[in-house]
Amino acid sequence: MRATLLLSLLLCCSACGPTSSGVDGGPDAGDGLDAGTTDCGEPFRRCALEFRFRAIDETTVEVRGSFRDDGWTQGVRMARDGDTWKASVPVPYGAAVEYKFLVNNSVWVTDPANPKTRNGNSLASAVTCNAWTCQAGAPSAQAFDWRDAVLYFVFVDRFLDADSSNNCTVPGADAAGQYQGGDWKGVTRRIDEGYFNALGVTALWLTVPLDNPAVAGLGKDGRRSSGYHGYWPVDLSALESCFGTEADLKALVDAAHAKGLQVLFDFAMVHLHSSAPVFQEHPQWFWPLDNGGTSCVCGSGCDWNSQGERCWFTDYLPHWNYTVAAAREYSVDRALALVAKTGVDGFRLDAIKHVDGSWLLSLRRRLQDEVVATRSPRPRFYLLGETYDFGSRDYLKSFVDVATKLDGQFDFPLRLELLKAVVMRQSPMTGLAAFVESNDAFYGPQAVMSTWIGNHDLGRVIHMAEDTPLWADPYADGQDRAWVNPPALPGYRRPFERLANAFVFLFTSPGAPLLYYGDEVGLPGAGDPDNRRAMAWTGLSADQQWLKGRVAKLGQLRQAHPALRHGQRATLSVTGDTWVYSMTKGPDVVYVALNRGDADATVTGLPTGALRDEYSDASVSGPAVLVPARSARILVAP
Ligand SMILES: [Ca+2]
Ligand SMILES: [Ca+2]
Repeated sequence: MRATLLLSLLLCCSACGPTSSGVDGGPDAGDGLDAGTTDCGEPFRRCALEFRFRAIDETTVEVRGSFRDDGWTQGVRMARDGDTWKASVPVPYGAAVEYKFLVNNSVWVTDPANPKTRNGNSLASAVTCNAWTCQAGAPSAQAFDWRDAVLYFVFVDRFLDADSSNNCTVPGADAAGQYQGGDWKGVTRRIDEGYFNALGVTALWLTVPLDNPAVAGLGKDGRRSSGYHGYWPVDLSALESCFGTEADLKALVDAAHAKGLQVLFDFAMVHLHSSAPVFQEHPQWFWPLDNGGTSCVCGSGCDWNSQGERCWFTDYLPHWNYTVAAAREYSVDRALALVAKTGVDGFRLDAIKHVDGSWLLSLRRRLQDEVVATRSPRPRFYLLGETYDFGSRDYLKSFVDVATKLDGQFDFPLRLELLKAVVMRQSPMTGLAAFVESNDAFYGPQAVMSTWIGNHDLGRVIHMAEDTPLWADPYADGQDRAWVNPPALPGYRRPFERLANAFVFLFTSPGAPLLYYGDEVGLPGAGDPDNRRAMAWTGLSADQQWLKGRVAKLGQLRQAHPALRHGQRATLSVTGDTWVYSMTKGPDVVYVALNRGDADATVTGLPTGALRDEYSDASVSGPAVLVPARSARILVAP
């Protein structure tokens, strides 16, 4: 039994050579490493790490692991040197690596010389090095690091009306589905005023800027809406005049950049509106609605999942067929043109699972060639996917590959666990801690997932934080009250405290935390469209003002501590109601103590001695610390 062999792992890092020396390309020589370039951001760097395995009579030994996207299926062959098998492997900079040895191409063994394990694999601690290799095409070290992103989703039509001359009214639309006047000038005004900077926001996600038709569409709920949300584009070369002019949009992007903010546009590439001239001119670029006598509408005639790449969302939204090369090229051309004329920094890709995979591959390839290669410093053009799936992390991950597909997705499975544990108090914090332990590194060291608690498809999260959640089902979308009996703002502090605790988790965890506009003040509302009420700028309750102050504080702390943005997490103690973890990056160590319970709790596991609570400006003493009901402490050694 080979597992009895003596194995050892050698971490080499003080001697990590810059590049070629000791890095055995072996079967991974084609992994895109560019040994001639060392100018790249941290997630794109590789350090040489030597793995060792004591030899007896093996024929072959490979090391396999999480050091590369395909590292579990394509191993690195080790070379025998006397009584030791050795392989020097380029591993991600600053990220722990799970690995195993594969002996004689048949027997998997962990490393008994290394007691650290995770998910049943041996775990090599994170290494850094002074000289590294870079992945080809990687962003410059000076480019914005998307791990530092705090996203704010601006629902343009509902945010701020700064120019009544562009306001639109679509005949026949119900009031809640009507354009309400918000525009790009309104967003620019808040940018210039520093609203986003004050919250610690570093990137804006804007609703789809493309022209939508001035007609009402009938929803599955029997209500008629305008295209105020932007998801029914009619002309991919034109911008939505109800939000302003091209100059207004360019001014918004420029104003954002001047304030250190990145900008993402929502991009709708699943369908066009049926009134689009391109649909009339090129019907063969779209999947047919006719499905052998029935209409292929998703969920009615066709299946959302098995036919999701061809079914129409409604009978007026023709679904692109990107297996037709001319259709794909037309769409990608216009996405690139939108980038060129606005200077935008990334796209949020709506319902990405509903388009043929060739579209995304084409978009990424052309962004690298035509945008990334021409900008200086060389940026990371961030592609954030929306795949509405709370269950399958493997499925979400299948779209994430920074070289060819997405940089990240919205972390739906994490949102479910956070909602159940911290907001709704349905499941214990031990469950959240266990989920997160396997989630922090799940999507790979280069992925930047967007972590979130609220969005525009679900009922406002403040209602899930009420003493009795407005919806008992954590999967509820709030549609039962979307148009009637709209919920009111809670008139007591506790829901705001619970929502603040959810933000504590998001702002002290890896990923790009998302603020859905209005959630920073606990804006009320049921499902779509009641979750898209006009932003509240005045008349905030004391509870709303308190919550906004908490979010701003969290934004400051996230900016101040690299450990909170890209540190390694370790659980120090966890109970049904409380969770204490540390976040560590180099010398920066931050301790987070969360109490989601409705009673004060004394948490354990913190360092002994004086600690400073930077979240509430208090001094406490470890290792046991009182955390009041529905609150948190964010602690550092003084
Ligand atoms: Ca307006
Ligand atoms: Ca329009």
